[in-house]
Amino acid sequence: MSTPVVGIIMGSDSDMTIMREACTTLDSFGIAYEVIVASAHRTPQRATRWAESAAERGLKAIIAGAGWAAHLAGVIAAGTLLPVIAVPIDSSPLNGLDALLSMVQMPAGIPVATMAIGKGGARNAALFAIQVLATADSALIDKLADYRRTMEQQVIAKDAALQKTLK
Ligand code: RP5
Repeated sequence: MSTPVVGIIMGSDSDMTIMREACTTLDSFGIAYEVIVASAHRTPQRATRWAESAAERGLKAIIAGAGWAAHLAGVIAAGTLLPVIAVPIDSSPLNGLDALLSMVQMPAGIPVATMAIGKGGARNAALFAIQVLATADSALIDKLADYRRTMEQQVIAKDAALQKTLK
């Protein structure tokens, strides 16, 4: 097993249904990562300790997923100089809008890169982390370019299939 370079933290194990998308995306790029459940309000010391030791453990980027009044990403960002990428989870009666605003509206000084709500955001968080890693890894740049080419080909193939149904 290689040393994890991305850390994934989530406020509850119930967030894993969404955060699994970040894990599978990192897997598909061969990126080693660690996963932890720690809450900013239920286990604040555990979350802060994890953030404060992240860089010395070798992590290069952190993905934080949480729902409701989601202060986890901000708390983690306060404890590290690593880039923190936030995923708002739609686990509340407000369908994640509360988490989105909590994450994206960080006051100036402690940035959090906030993705879209839900699975799309979790996948983008992984891709964003990979883009951070790719600044020092040209093989990863090639893999990202391949990933985009594949998406492009899929859209073209879908269009071709759709066009046939219209004739
Ligand atoms: C947040 O509360 C978590 O990130 C989760 O999205 C939400 C609900 O947690 P559980 O009650 O399912 O543990 O802190």
